[in-house]
Amino acid sequence: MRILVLNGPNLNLLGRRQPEVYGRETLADIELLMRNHADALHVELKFVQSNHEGDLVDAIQEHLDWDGMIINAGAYTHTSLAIADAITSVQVPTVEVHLSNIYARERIRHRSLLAPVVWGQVSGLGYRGYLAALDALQRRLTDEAAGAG
Ligand code: DHK
Repeated sequence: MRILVLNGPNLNLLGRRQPEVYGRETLADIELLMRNHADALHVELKFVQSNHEGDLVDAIQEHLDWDGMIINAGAYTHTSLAIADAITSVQVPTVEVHLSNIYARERIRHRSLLAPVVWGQVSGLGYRGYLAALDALQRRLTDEAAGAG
């Protein structure tokens, strides 16, 4: 089972970027936590971070035969029809993650262009949201493999 973990702009600055909003964990901390958990679940993870919209679209397309995707598109969540179209195009089950509760923030962050095209969304649980997304995807894929749908 192979799951791509995609992180968008400014998430490379986690740890120093508004820790009261995004938490104290760095992206490397989150990657380590996820890798430890994924090992226990027998899931292969690949991490990609980019500050550039086209790179994120490329990464989605390049992994179209992977089993699942976890994406925090950062600010592109609220603006990128290109990323939404890429997710729709590849038809890989995808969970959208936000460290902060986007619905408790500025109005412009309330709308996600990705929400209508992803399987589910986790918002506001900090780094734990990535682990929750991993659990949910692994369980869905296991259910599907068992024919439970
Ligand atoms: C991350 C960002 O970079 C913001 O632009 C989003 C999201 C929220 C997060 O909570 O992880 O608005």
